[in-house]
Amino acid sequence: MAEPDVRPPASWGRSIVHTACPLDCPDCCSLAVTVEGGRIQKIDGSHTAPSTEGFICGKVRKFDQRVYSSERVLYPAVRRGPKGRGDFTVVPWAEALDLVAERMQQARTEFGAESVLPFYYGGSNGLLTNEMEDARLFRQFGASRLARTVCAAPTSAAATAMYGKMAGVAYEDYAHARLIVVWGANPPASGIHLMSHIKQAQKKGARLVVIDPRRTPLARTADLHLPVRPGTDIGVALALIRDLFESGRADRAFLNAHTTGADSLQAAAASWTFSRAAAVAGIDETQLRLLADWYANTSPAVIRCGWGQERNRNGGAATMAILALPAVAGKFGVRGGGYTMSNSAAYGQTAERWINSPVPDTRVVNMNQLGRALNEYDDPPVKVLFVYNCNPLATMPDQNRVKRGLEREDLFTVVFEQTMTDSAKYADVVLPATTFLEHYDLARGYGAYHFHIVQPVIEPVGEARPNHEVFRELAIRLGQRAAEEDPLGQTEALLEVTTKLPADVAAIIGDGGVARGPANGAPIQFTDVLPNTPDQRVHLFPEDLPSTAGLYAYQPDPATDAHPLALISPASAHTVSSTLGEFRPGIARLKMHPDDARPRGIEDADPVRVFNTLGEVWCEVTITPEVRAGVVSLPKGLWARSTENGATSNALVPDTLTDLAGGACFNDARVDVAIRKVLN
Ligand SMILES: Nc1nc2c(c(=O)[nH]1)N[C@H]1C(S)=C(S)[C@@H](COP(=O)(O)OP(=O)(O)OC[C@H]3O[C@@H](n4cnc5c(=O)[nH]c(N)nc54)[C@H](O)[C@@H]3O)O[C@H]1N2
Ligand SMILES: Nc1nc2c(c(=O)[nH]1)N[C@H]1C(S)=C(S)[C@@H](COP(=O)(O)OP(=O)(O)OC[C@H]3O[C@@H](n4cnc5c(=O)[nH]c(N)nc54)[C@H](O)[C@@H]3O)O[C@H]1N2
Ligand code: SF4
Ligand SMILES: [Mo]
Repeated sequence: MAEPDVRPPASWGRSIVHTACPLDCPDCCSLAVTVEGGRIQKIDGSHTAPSTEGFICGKVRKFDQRVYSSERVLYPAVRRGPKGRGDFTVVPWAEALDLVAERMQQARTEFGAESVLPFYYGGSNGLLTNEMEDARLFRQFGASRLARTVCAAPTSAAATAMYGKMAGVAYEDYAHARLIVVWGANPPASGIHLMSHIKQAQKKGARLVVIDPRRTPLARTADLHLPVRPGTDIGVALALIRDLFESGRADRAFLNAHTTGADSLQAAAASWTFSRAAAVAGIDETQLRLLADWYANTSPAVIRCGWGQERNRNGGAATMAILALPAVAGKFGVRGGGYTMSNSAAYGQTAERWINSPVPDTRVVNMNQLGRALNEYDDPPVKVLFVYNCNPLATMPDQNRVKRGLEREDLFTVVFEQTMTDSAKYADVVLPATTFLEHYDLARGYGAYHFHIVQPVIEPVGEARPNHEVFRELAIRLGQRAAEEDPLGQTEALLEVTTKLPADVAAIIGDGGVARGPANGAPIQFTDVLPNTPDQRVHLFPEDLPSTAGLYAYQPDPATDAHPLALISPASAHTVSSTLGEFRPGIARLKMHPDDARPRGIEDADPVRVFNTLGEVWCEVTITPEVRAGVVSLPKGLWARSTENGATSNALVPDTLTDLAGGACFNDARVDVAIRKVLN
């Protein structure tokens, strides 16, 4: 393979290599990485992408720790101990790939190709590392297809049906807003480059409203914080909509010109009086009325809609009602007005353009029900599980069921990973993967408007290989590709993709730079961009959208007397999902309100059991009014090592699905908490 000239060989002196961060984070920062003697010395933000503003999060500043970690998977290896122990024998790449190909073929012969299940998600947002060679391989093989629903399934279904995923308000334009509503998002942790623009707006006198069960640091700086019970946003948003219609403050001209379904939406909202919504959400009615007045009377007003509100039984309905608000109130058409959801569709780039392989009509497995698939599916059973870009034991619902599945002796599990994750310990074969500092990729922001080239800054560590090389090697072994065609090197694979990019994007990216989204990355909604629906209208009541509960329906709280507390597990500043979770020190803390701790006799720092019928988590507790009463919180993405019994919040999360698109209900767990007696 030709040596890409951007990757300094070890003999080079000190240099700074420009690249980008493709982790599953909305910001897609541009990076300047200092390399000396072929080793990473420093990772920092650059100004190549304007919204990076030269700084990055603490996680990626320390990403070299992961690159050079003693837990890094350096060589292909096969299991020698019991599943879960992480005991492996190193083997050559060829032997490992031969074995994987043989087991895939054997499963196909004995049980049919659908007995092979590829399992992948959030390792990176790159277009080369996800749904490229892998998609070709598994499609042609005829494997079961994965419904990638663990994140953004309901929000995406809502945004697609209503707006065709129209591009949202740019981070930079938040500075122009007079009212900012941050709804189910926590940007100081999960998208830090929005923060300076929110602060700028606040300095200019804009009001900030935060709707979140937690009194986050951002909520503390807000003019209004509505600490809703998880899963009740639908009522709050519909109450605002009902009031807009009933008070004559709905923008009838906009509704007539640009929307369909306004009457049906109005009918769906009719029963949501302020008092009903406040009672259901457990918030103050006066404060809800105040928000209604602020939102109706202020322009530009922008809503940052996050993902916190989607991760429950009502997540689809809630997101639809939130996204309907700017249309009903007529907030579009001005800079700093409208909404931001995911901007991932703004570049018109989907991997489908490059895969060139038809989607087979094979079984679809909802990834949120991996435990079920592994333990219960029998037509055919899952015999080969191929995990990459994912750490399912840490990140999927119903962890104990997933674990039972991974323990199956008759399951052949491949884990293609950078580091020895909780999931990798259950592998029959582990394959070493490069990190984004060792391979090419194309990354796009889904918050900030950037589309970047990602390029290797060092040689692969150990024998790590990028995804597309490994999937091409497997395709040869499975007879899908001729050996002469392969293996294409990283540069060629990248070129294959970039030559198919629209000329403008390719030109900018060809310079090693960055492309912006529509209107140079600062579109005004309904001025520069219109809905990508067939009639370019907003569909406020998309009748054809399949909802298991009915559009805009509220399903009541699943709490029981035995398990009265709602457990949420939001993003933390220390990890991206479970990535970097290996470095979390100590035992995790459950956050609990004093009113919930007192009757249970729990004091700060006590060891506790958090439990329900699915499992239990042994951790410690922090008593704080930061979470509202009735809600407890554990960080998302913990590894087994962060609790005393190796179980994390997902051991308590049911594998029930959201009302739209089969999404995960991470914030819909109901639990109780008790002091744990520690035996010395
Ligand atoms: N540092 C860091 N950054 C990340 C990630 C990470 O793990 N760490 N993850 C990345 C990924 S994969 C994603 S999808 C995004 C997620 O980005 P966000 O949507 O910001 O993340 P969450 O933490 O899931 O949810 C946001 C907030 O919703 C609140 N919340 C929980 N339930 C409800 C509810 O029912 N209603 C309302 N209104 N609020 C609720 C939580 O308390 C939380 O503060 O962030 C990305 N960025
Ligand atoms: N309790 C709870 N659980 C949650 C959530 C929650 O809110 N609460 N949020 C969910 C959300 S929003 C998401 S997006 C999911 C994410 O869940 P996952 O998809 O499991 O994401 P990560 O935990 O980041 O794990 C990704 C893994 O991919 C590996 N990887 C990265 N790049 C590459 C590559 O190029 N090649 C290969 N082969 N491997 C690579 C990394 O080393 C990492 O171990 O987690 C979900 N889990
Ligand atoms: S994780 Fe997000 S904030 Fe951190 S460097 Fe990557 S894109 Fe930037
Ligand atoms: Mo996510």
